[in-house]
Amino acid sequence: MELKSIRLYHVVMELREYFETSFGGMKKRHCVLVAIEDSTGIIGWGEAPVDDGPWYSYETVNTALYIYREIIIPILMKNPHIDKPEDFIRLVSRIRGYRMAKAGMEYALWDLYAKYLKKPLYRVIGGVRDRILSGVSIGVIGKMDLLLKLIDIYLERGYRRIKIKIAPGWDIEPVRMIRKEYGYIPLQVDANAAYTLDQASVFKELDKYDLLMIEQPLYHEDLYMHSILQSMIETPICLDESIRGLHDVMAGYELGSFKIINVKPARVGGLLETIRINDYSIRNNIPLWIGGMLETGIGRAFQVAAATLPAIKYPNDISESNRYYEEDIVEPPWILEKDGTIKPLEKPGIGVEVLEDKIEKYSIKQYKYSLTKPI
Ligand code: OSB
Ligand code: MG
Repeated sequence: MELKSIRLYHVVMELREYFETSFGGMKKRHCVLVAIEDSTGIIGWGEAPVDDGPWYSYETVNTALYIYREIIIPILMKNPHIDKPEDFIRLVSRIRGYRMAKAGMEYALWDLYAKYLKKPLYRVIGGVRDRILSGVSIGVIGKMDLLLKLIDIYLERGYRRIKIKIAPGWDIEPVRMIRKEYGYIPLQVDANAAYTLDQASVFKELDKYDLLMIEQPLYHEDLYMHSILQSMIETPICLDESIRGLHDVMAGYELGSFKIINVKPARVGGLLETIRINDYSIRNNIPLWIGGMLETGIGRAFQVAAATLPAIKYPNDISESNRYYEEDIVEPPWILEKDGTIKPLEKPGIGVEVLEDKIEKYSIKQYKYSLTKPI
């Protein structure tokens, strides 16, 4: 593939519902969209799920734009011939960190590559299933009646498991109420790193409620303290923030820091790193699932494809488009089937059509770079 041009968009989309986590709340969702065009006119799309500030991750819209403009695009200007996404990963392997930015660009190359091969993305990456289980992630609601009302709606809609965000003061009580109202539905909690090991009593108490897992209870860069906590409780610990890539998976596995991993392909640097984690996890019997960052329909396509990999053993944080946004920027929008699954599409690449007029509508800044040197 001969890369010709790259477009970047800083997109801001209003969420249908305010989304609160232990690290902050969000009503407007930011991201950087990437469009790469090759010399034959094929366009590949990607999404870096970065926020307006370093809240979930240290990466932001502006750090992603910086890495693209100052580092990655100059590398691609020197190396515009890319046979496959692995070539790109090799070219940017000198860059430490900035995994979401790298992923946004790598995603676009995967889409381009799969369209070039005329194959659906999930088949190109080695996916093994034609539907993926969809779970829903509910923010820190703070009001019990409202939480139960939302769970009613989502169970009715068909979602295959409920995840609630927790934070000190909103943890044991909502779990107790959900078990009382709904019995043993598939349920898990996500602390987004809001606790320390001296609050282990909270997790010993949560241990009594048969949760599928407890996601990222402790510090966002920790593996060791989690291994201590895991030895104190039966409920599987699932790591999210702490796992930056395959290296952390291997180290955490040796330490006993987790029993399950939430893989966000963008957090680990893209689909190739996700495939490497999948392969290691198959060999070592580590169950995975795919997490989300409230992606647009473009980012969601890569989550859906990743969720077809063989090591995925739990429902994913991949909801249908209209759970997040009034209108999505792809056609068709991602839709939940009656059985609580989402189908990867059989068309080439990400399988959805990108609605450029909607991207114009929601983008607050746009940049275009030519990779063919001016004469
Ligand atoms: O920790 O999984 C998380 C959203 C933004 C940042 C972090 C997280 C989340 C979610 C939402 O839980 C999952 C989704 O996209 O549905
Ligand atoms: Mg999480």
